[in-house]
Amino acid sequence: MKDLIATNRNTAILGLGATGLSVARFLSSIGKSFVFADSRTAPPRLDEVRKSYPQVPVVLGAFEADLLLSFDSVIVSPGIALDEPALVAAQQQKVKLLGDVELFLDHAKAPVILITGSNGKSTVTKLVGEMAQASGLKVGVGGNLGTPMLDLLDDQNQLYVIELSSFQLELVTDTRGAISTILNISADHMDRYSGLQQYHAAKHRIFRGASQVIFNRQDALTNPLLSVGVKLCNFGLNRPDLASFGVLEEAGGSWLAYGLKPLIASSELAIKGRHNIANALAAMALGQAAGLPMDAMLETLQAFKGLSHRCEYVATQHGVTYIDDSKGTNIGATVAALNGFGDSAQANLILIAGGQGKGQNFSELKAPLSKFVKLVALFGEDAQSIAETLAGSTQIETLDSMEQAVDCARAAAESGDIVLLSPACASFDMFSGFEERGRCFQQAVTAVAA
Ligand code: UMA
Ligand code: ADP
Repeated sequence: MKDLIATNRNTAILGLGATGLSVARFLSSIGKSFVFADSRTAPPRLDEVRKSYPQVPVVLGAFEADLLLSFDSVIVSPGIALDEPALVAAQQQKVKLLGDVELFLDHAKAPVILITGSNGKSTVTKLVGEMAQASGLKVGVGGNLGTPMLDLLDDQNQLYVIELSSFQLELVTDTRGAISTILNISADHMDRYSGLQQYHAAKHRIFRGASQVIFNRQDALTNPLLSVGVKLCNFGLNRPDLASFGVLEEAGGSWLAYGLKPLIASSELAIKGRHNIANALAAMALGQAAGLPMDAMLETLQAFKGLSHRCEYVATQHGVTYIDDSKGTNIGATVAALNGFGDSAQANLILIAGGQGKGQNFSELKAPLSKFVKLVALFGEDAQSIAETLAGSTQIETLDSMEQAVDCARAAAESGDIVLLSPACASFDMFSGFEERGRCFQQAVTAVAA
């Protein structure tokens, strides 16, 4: 470590993942030197890093305060918790801790839309991106969604649409005039935060220095705490006020509307479910704030079919429909899916769930399970403890694998039922991520001939 300090480099990049590598590319492009550090001894992308940056020192193993104190600034990947003792010590000694968001906002030359929330971020980000494209704009779309935001920087871009997680927001101090929204807040990542209040505080950083704020009027936790001098707009699934987005129930059905003006019938949206109506309204509010023409936004809503693994239709076999909601990684998302597909008259759902519970309170699932679900097939790291919490709500089976869970669901399903994978849990105990888990479900379903 002494050698490293002697090199006198003044920026450290913590984390050799997607974010860390995008920061490295960015710093290289502006001619700034840096070193890498990762608290794992063998991070998965180490070879790639050594090959791309043969001259750059890489420090592996637990972060040490001594090391961090030798830098002017430390750029922290979102997966690294800021309460790591070495990071706390660095911050106390006035070492500047930054995330990729601050670097991005400093260098983005076009208007920026920032989107957070517990659920619906990726759907709304992609939707607004497509609306901007349909409006003829050159737009950069990414962030937590996948492409790190620094990789999107391009002086030709006319707009950026960025999804932000609570992790990415923890170090944000000023969004420099962004158009910002929180879509909804329900407990998530409770293994990282001391409680909902700390998670809420991280999310609300998205409103710092925003020029326009869009919030969900049916979710008080999304309301900005300070809104002096900021243009506000809101959305909700109820009747809108004059200058807000909502739903009008009229003789001809239900309409997404701005004030008194119906804009598009709910039935015309290509994405389905009540939660997706909320997402569509939020996207329109964001698009309007960025000056996108309404025609282009409405055309996009008719065409946009949604992202994979979010309430995605897989197959119908013997009258049973299979739905892949593998991205349902918290209770809020799973409740939205149960409400969207459930029929309380028949308890028509079979739910496949489980994985890493992230410290959530699973008793919140009991009421929708009793109402809509005839069987829950649980598997994964926390299956047993979730089963104990849910006992008494409906029939529960614990199993060892996705294949077993699908077999169990298939055996219990009758024509007209829906088998829904919506785990309410993270997937990393058994899969590389929600995509692999969703693919595994789809394979197990389609392996059996319809
Ligand atoms: N690492 C450490 N110490 C730690 C934790 C991680 O050294 O305590 C190292 C790992 O060894 C690894 C690197 O950091 O080498 C990984 O960094 P990271 O965990 O910050 O992940 P990235 O690859 O940089 O990806 C991140 C987001 N991941 C997380 O926030 C955990 C990605 O979101 C995002 O797409 C990407 O940046 C680009 O912006 C993923 C995610 O799961 C999809 N997000 C969570 C969510 O959506 O719920 C927040
Ligand atoms: P995020 O990026 O916030 O995880 P996604 O758009 O990827 O959001 O959707 C994640 C999960 O949340 C999916 O299971 C999806 O069906 C569900 N979901 C999407 N929008 C909402 C919403 N507005 N409210 C509740 N759940 C939602």
